Amino acid sequence: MNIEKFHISDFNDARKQAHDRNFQHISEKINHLNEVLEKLEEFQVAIPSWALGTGGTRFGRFSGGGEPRNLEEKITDIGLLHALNRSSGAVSLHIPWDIPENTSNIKALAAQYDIRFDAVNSNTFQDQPGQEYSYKFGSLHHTDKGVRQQAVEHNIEVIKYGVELGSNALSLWLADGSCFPGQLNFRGAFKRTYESLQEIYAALPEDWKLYIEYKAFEPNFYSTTIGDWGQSLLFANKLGPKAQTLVDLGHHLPNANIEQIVALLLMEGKLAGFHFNDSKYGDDDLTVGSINPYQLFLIFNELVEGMDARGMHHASDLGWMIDASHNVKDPLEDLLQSVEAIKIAYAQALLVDTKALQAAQQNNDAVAAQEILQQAYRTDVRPLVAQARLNAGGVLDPVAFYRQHKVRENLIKERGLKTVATGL
Ligand code: LRH
Ligand code: MN
Ligand code: MN
Repeated sequence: MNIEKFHISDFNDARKQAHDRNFQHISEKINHLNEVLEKLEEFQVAIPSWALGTGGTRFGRFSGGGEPRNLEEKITDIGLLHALNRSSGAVSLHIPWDIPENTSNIKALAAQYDIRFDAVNSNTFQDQPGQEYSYKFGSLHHTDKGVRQQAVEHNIEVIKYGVELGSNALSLWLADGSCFPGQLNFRGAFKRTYESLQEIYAALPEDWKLYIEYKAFEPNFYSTTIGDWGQSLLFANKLGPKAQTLVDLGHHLPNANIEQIVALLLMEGKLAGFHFNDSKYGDDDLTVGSINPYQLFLIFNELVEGMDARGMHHASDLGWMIDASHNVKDPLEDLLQSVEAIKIAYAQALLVDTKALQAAQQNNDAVAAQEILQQAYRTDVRPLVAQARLNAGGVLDPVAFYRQHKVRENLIKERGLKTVATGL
């Protein structure tokens, strides 16, 4: 469905008075209001091409209907999100789940919606029809040179697609690992992975980055060859300046201090960016901010402070992406909620009195430090985020607009009820 300018202005006009009151209330308390609003307006989070359909588990999948049936329809869906929140102006492709058959057409379609191509993701965790070797026992770490070569070539092919689309990063996640003690020689697996990564690294264009994602477990349940940030950072340091560590929030063992990991990677110039989601038990891929919004805020607090200290540009010097899956929610509503949660955490972090916090830290005043952080965290910043969206041409309340305009119902009419989008 097409969202016209008048749909947006009609919707906003009806809510403007109530919004103005809330905005007025919060804006009086913020000295650097314009700076905060500008940063929020500029901030974009990429939408993964694999998260626009209903997700599922190995026990079942329950489609809500109207899912995008091809890459064009996925881009259209992201265009819809971006029209509403003005913060979803990028797409991250997973290849071969989403192969752009005609890159210039896809590029033109994306440009129509003001969408750029974020990092491209390779896939060596599933066997594809017609492929010579199997990834059953891994890809880049495999004991068989033929399998490693096939996986390296796939990554190089993904870079080529990315170059055509105007992307500038390859995001790499390996399922490589082992399920049982003794199955794998850890040092051998590490060395073989390093050799394979060197070949991929050598194929990166000048201005490209290699994002190395880590994950504690799954699909392997005894060891993962890039199982934590230490292993990822080892590879990134050995490979060179283009290689960095990607933090997927769901890829840690329970209760890991992710904000500390983020702070140190940032300090070392080795933080690639994020795959945002939330989790309670493992790699649950739940809506961002739905389980532990305080952790998300603490991460953003480290980001704001650390990026400012390094003179980094918030919106463009890291890769920002959602990596969530939607089992029981409408994927588009879920993505709107995730983007909103990210912007709320970011806005709260922008309100932290950094100087006062540094003074409290210097004086070992744990009480004052907590007061300062929670003062920001407990501020209802939703009117700020809404105002930034309004300034950028979006709607005051994206989920309400989506429901009022019966977007899903229209998509079902257009695409049918029995639809399966490629992806998770
Ligand atoms: C692995 C992962 C990785 C994949 C995506 C589909 O759990 O987070 O980023 O590319 O899921
Ligand atoms: Mn991920
Ligand atoms: Mn994951």
